[in-house]
Amino acid sequence: MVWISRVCLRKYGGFVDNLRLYVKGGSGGMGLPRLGGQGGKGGDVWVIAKESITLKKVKDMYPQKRLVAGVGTNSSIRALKGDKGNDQQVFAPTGIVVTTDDRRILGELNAVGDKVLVARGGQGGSFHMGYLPNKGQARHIRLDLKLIADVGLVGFPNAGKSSLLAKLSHARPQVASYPFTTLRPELGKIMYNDYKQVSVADLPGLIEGAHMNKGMGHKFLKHVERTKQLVFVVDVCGFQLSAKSPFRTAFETVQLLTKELELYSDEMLSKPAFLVLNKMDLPDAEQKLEELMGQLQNQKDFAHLLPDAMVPKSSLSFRQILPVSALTGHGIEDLKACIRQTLDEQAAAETADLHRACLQELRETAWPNSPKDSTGTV
Ligand SMILES: Nc1nc2c(ncn2[C@@H]2O[C@H](COP(=O)(O)OP(=O)(O)O)[C@@H](O)[C@H]2O)c(=O)[nH]1
Ligand SMILES: [Mg+2]
Repeated sequence: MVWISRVCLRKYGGFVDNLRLYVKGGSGGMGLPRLGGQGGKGGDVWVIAKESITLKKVKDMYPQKRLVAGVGTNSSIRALKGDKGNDQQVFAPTGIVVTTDDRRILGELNAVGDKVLVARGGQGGSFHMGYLPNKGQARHIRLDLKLIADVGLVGFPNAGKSSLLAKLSHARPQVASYPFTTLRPELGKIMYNDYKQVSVADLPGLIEGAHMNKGMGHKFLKHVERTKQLVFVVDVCGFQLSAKSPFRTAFETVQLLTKELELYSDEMLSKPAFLVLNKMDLPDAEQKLEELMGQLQNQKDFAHLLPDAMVPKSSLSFRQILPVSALTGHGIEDLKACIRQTLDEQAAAETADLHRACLQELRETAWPNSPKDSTGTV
């Protein structure tokens, strides 16, 4: 039996769950000593929660990752009190914690319209300041998506998510042979030999049509956004929601799960994902597995099995495909190892990104006018 298949590997990283930005309030305007005029205050930088935006979009919108508010105008004979500089606003999704580089919390965005002031503009020059203006506050901030867990289990009801969570961790989720047992994310922790802990969430029942808000719909999909990795849990022998709904083979289930996530947001599919084929202890599981592997390797040839609207635009490339049995524990150790390895890789990539950004800033501070190339070297 192929216990771990490495059929498709691809580079991930499209999903953004944190973002570091340089923010600077505008400088104040000059005062006018002769007439006692006061310069305008520099503009402030705000982070504001908005609907239908993701951190990835914010990142794409500001490739330089620099946000500087406008300077206050100088006091003049015509306008003794200078105007305030323009504020700079960055829109961000809800469910974000805004911190400084040293992790001091500046605020949270929990509802649309919530605002956090991240860099104050400088005061304009006035009598008390010898008519000289202050510079705006400048610093790095981080926008971090609040995560539910490192890993999210995604699958239709009855696939064995709760059973798998119990096997992976010390959680005691409710396991039942009828759908919709899990109504809210159930959390467990995988303990590794080196004491590292990884949290896993059994996410509430996804069903066909979730993107149209069927079942737990968007609530479910919002949970999926807040994990670093996805584990698709599929019953290798197929699934039927109820006597009235169509029977879905494992291949169709994989397609449908992919489609639901894709319809909600393309970005979701750029998270590292594993495909776990559960219930390998069942009598005809081996044969079903073979069939499925053939179909996954030639997805286009089998697209006709589903109505057009249910075929995902892009087929999901799983990091690994793991046949397991949550009942007997077969394949569980392999799954734990894969999860750990991928999380470690993600963490290393994030640290490397941060180091690169810090190095670049140091260079810019030391040699402000030196030319930059695309690799960030000067
Ligand atoms: N034979 C077999 N049954 C399983 C396995 N994993 C789960 N089940 C059964 O499948 C049913 C649904 O499991 P559950 O964990 O509640 O699925 P969930 O709805 O995805 O959380 C239960 O009756 C489990 O006992 C497995 O590996 N092998
Ligand atoms: Mg369950």
